Amino acid sequence: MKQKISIIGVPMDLGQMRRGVDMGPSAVRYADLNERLKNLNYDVTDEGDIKTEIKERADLHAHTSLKNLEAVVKGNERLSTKVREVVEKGNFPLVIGGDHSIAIGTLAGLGKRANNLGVIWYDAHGDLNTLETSPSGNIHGMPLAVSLGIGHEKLTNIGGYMPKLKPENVVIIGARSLDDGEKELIRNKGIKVYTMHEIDRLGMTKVMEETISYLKKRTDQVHLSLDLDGLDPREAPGVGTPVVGGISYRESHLAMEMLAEAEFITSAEFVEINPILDDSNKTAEVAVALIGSLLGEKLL
Ligand code: B3U
Ligand code: MN
Ligand code: MN
Repeated sequence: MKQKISIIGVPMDLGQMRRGVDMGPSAVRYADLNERLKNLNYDVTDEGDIKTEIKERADLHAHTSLKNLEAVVKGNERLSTKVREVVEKGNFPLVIGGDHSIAIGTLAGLGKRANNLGVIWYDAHGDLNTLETSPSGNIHGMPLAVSLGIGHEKLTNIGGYMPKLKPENVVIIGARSLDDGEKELIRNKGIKVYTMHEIDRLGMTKVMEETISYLKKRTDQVHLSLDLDGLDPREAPGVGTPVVGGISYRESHLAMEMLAEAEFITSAEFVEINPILDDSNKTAEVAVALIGSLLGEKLL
């Protein structure tokens, strides 16, 4: 029997400043996620959407320059609880964002149950900022740092413990826009990063082979956190902060297929899909196609 999948929508858009990414879960459902998974013979439960605050009310009691801190914390606490419940049922959590700040809640929910959680961070960015290093104050640029235990304590303590991750259990793939403080953190913590340079130079096959063997050696569970802006904006245009020169659609499918073959991904999230900025729901369709490959879809 295949593992059961629980879809969790998180319509969070307060980790950044562009509206519309809260519609990501609807866009992905509209692109027939459920059908796609059922055709692969999975037993799928759509758990619905996590409640998130709305923009107008978000900042009423903010005492910090971290944008929408209270609202982001609340949404992530709820997400963390839901993810933990899904894992306890034995289901595979498939989280659909929403902006990338939701990774804080996802990882908080996962980390409770794993001894040695690993993460593949597929993204144009490092998401390793803190209030001190962030050029924007946007929390979606901080979730990886927060999960390592670095950042505002209201964020690092979500789920009631910290850290959720060890730096040596993280692999970033697709980076091409890193702030100075993020570069410093990567060097200081020895985080493994495949920038676009390494992807071009080694090819995606080698990058994934290395990533898989690196994480297999040191982790007991591996979460895939895939930010659609990791892909090139020509192929995934519906994202808030597009960066040219990204990973191609084909390389991304190859990466997902290699993860499927390795059979070691235990949870996943697909984030930053913004249908308002998109071209006919193209980015949600890309996300659904990649989820298909990640979960074992093959042409023949
Ligand atoms: N590093 C910048 C930009 C950014 C991060 N994540 C996204 N954009 N999607 C920041 O604001 O932290
Ligand atoms: Mn991101
Ligand atoms: Mn990004």
